[in-house]
Amino acid sequence: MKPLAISALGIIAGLTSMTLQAADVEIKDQYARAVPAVSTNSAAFLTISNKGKEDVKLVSADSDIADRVEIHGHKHEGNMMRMFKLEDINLPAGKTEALKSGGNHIMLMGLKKPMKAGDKIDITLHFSDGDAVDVNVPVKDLSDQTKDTAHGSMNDGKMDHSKMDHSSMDHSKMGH
Ligand SMILES: [Cu+2]
Repeated sequence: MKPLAISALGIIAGLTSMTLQAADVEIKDQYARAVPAVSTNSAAFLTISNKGKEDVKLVSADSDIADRVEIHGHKHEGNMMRMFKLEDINLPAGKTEALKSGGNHIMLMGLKKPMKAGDKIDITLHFSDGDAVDVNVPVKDLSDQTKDTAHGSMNDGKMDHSKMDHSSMDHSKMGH
C-alpha cells in the first residue's frame, strides 16, 4: 500500500502546482517598498491583467515575510491620505488594474525580517475563482522616487509621497 499512497500524493502535489498557474491573470511590474530595519510594515505594488473572459476579484494575499497581509486602498480626507482595508479588488475581464504607490496596495503587516533594497520576497495572490498565483517581488528603495511621473498625474501633485511612509502609519488606529 505504501508505494500507492506515495504516488497518490505525487498526483495531488502535481495538481496543486498546476492550480497555482491556472489563474488567467498576468502579474507585472511588481515591487515592494524597502523599509528601515525597525519598521514593522511595508507595502507591495503590482499590475494585474485579467486575460480571461470572466470577471474575477483579488480576494486576499499572503506572504512568509509578514504576519498579516491585507489589500489596502487609499482615500483623501481633507489633506490627509488614509489607508483602509479592502475586501477585494475587482478585475473585469480584459482589464488591467494597477496597484501603485498612493493607491491600492498589498499591505505587509508585522514584518518577520527586514526588507532591504535588493531583497526578494514571495507573495501569493488569491482570486475569487479559487486560483492562487505566486509572485516573486523585488524590494526597492522608493525614497528617491519623488519625481515619479505616476504621482505627477494626481490632483495634488505637490504632495510628497516620500513622507507617506506606510511603516510609520499607525494601523492600531485603523480599526484593524
Ligand atoms: Cu496600507
